[in-house]
Amino acid sequence: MATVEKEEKQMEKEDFVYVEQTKGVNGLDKVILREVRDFSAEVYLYGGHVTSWKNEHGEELLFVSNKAIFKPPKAIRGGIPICFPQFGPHGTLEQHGFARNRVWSIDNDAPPFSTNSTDKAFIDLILKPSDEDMKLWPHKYEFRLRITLAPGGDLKLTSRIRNMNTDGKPFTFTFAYHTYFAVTDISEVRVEGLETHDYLDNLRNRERFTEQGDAITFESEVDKVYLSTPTKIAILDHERKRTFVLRKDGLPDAVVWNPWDKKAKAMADFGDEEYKHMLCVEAACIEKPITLKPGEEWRGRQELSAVPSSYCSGQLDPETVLQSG
Ligand code: TA6
Repeated sequence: MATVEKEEKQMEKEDFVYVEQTKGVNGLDKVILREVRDFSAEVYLYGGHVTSWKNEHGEELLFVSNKAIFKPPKAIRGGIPICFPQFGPHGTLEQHGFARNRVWSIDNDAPPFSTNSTDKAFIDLILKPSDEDMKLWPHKYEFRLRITLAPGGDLKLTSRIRNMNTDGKPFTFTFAYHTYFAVTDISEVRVEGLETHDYLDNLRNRERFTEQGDAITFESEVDKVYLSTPTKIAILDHERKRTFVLRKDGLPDAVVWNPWDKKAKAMADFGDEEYKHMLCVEAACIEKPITLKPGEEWRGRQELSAVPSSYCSGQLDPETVLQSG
């Protein structure tokens, strides 16, 4: 059936279901977001964790490991883990903080949100600290997360974190959307937009270097935190002729990670060969942690789109892609 016909058919359905609450793996609560042109996304309340984003052809655009463990307290391996209140290792907290290891709630009284009025497929989640959490990280906060599947299939995540301390204390945190993109073959992937930027290399004691190449390509393990990066980054899947465009706001840094073969084998919840089919590009705030006084709120937003890339490598200008977006 032609797309337009299909669209009209679906539009005829007065009761099109944009948001459905259901059960996922191991009976975990899950929300499915759908748009009329067959785009979809899935979010687990465990971790506030996006685990699926599909285009109008039903193709999965995010990577989730076949060995992912959908069982607390282990974070789901893949999709978009939320790293808060810190990115990376930390004295008292587990790596990447605890937001991805907690069950979030659906936020039925989210404050008004300056959102695009055509967006109908969205869910508002909220995370607040438990008594246990207060022992780990002694601060009161409200973390509101809106996940939106836009009518054109873009996936938008907006985080609003407010300091709710009543003791007058500020708190400081770092943050990342730890996005796992599904790629056809990592050796045929390029990242554009980070060239000439400085980065901290996690494989070389977080020493600072400057990216020399005219794009980032992948022949071995990469684990780099690029600093003060552009608001738009492009990930080109040459095999699939698909370009992911990541737009971000309030998130100056970008982490690029592929574990490659050795690290892949060392992760129990990751297939030995799966490194060939994924790449993490993570909108983040790491170099300059965020400090909020009581009552202050921080916002961090990322928007993902997947566009056909007839561009041959090196000629992709994320700006152009976005204008044509
Ligand atoms: O984002 C890159 C990174 O910090 C890597 O160093 C690697 O540890 C990856 O995150 C995965 O971390 P996780 O705690 O999810 O296993």
